[in-house]
Amino acid sequence: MLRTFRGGLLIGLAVAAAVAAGAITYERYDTKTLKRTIRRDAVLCGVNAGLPGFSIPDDKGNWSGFDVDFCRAVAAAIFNDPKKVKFVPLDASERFKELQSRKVDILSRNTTWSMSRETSYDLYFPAVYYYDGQGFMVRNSRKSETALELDGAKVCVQAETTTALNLVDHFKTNNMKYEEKKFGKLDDVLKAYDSGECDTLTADVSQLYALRLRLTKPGDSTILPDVISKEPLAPVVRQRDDDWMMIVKWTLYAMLNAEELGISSDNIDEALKSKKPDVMRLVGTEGAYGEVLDLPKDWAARIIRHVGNYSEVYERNIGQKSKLGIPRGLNQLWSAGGIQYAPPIR
Ligand SMILES: N[C@@H](CCC(=O)N[C@@H](CS)C(=O)NCC(=O)O)C(=O)O
Repeated sequence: MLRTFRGGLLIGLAVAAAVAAGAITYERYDTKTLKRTIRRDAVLCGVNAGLPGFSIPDDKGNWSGFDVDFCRAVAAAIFNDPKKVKFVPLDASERFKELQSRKVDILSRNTTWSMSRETSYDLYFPAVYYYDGQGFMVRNSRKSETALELDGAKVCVQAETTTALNLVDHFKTNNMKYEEKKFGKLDDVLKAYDSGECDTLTADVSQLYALRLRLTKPGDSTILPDVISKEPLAPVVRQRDDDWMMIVKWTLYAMLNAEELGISSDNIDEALKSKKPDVMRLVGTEGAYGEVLDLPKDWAARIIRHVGNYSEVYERNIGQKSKLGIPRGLNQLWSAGGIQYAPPIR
């Protein structure tokens, strides 16, 4: 006991000394994100500046998309109002530093969870909201059927992404040559491919679907079936604010559990009258699951009412009836052949 106390005291003194010496900034120990969010009356959400289906503003500045809806769901849980979000467009290269420096409190920007991103930037990826993988888009005229037929190709890619790193691995592993055309800005990647400067464009498969819509002739390009990497896309928060991290994590799990239990924005009022124990725990008519998150009892019901369950968000933005038309694939619930699996609320 005494040893533990002494140990704790020593660690405390060491942290204080490091803070005083400027080695550690106070931000690293910031635990007030929820308080500041409530005071500001809005969630600060870092998004991609223009990726159809995921996050894109219309000409009036209204944002829509899968990544956008996730932040709206967090706002619904906190404020009972999905509109209380301020969207901040961020580049691929600046996104982690902007989160670290508190310009945003959630990054919801087609971002891959990787070990070095958590460790180098003191960040945390609470849960995977979209299982993706990297692929290639080619012009139909090239007649390539797989990513193994790209020997000697000119490849367009965006810098500061996991995509650029996997590209090197793929060609090396398969003993193929390529010419890399790397750009800092997505618009330049797209322009270079569209003008024929590159034979192929590589990105996360979900992004290829989105980017294809922005080509002069979308029908002239195909997305090859190969997936060369794991890209678990997840929201990102700062480390050491566990309360905030829990809200972000359980927002996603509430949406997945709602889908699993058949609760949607259409039937939420009936669900609030349900006597089924697992439904009651989710919608807050039994237990104190909201309170432990520092939120009201009906936190999950608010998310479902205002934004929808996981399937509603998926289908509306990127599913088969949307412009992107991406099949659910890996992002089906575990009970329907996919790997989306939320821990239970209990
Ligand atoms: N998931 C990958 C790629 C994410 C990424 O930033 N992709 C680029 C290429 S499509 C993008 O969205 N760029 C948009 C921009 O920088 O505005 C990662 O986290 O590194």
